[in-house]
Amino acid sequence: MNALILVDIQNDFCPGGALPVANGDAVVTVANRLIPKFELVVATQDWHPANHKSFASQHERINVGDEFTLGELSQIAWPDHCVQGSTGAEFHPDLNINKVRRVFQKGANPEIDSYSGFFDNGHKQATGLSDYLKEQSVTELFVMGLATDYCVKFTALDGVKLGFKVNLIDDGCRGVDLSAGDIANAIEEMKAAGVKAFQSADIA
Ligand code: VGL
Ligand code: ZN
Repeated sequence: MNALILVDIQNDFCPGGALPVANGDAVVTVANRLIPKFELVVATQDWHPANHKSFASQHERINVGDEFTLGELSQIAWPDHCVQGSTGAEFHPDLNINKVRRVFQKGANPEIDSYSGFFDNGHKQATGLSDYLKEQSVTELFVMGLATDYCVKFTALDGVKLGFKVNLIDDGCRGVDLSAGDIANAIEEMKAAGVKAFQSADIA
């Protein structure tokens, strides 16, 4: 059984949002075309408390884009985004969510970030996504959404580690590219780990 995983297609990652990804909203059309083709569709949702420590605003001398150490992990300081209950945290209004069977929220612990849809960045706490997919007899994942170089990448890489066959829908993703080349490097890293990259047009 295959599953389509829609990663963080939320207002704050789209133009006009708090952490906008260039053309982030372009993935909505791709998602809406693919959703009816999958028996199982799930979504992840970045879901932070207002005092999340990945936010530069929570630190005295850290600016957006700075790298710092949070817990034991390297962390990028982000603008406040996807705050629980805010409009920015909602899925893009045009995303056809009525076929999304389950939503897996992540990033609720203020002490640690959570890029992957499966685990926090320290791999300490699972979201339940892996158990859910395995209960549904899913063996193969099709991953798309925002952002290529963060949440999409870590979701795909964890998917491989958890034993799923993982496919990336290339034109269904957009990235941050904090440093030029981050998106291309993320795609190479995923491919090197065994992720197969496709164009959405290849999925009939
Ligand atoms: C994301 C940065 C911070 C993502 C989430 O969805 O890729 N990136 N939080
Ligand atoms: Zn976040």
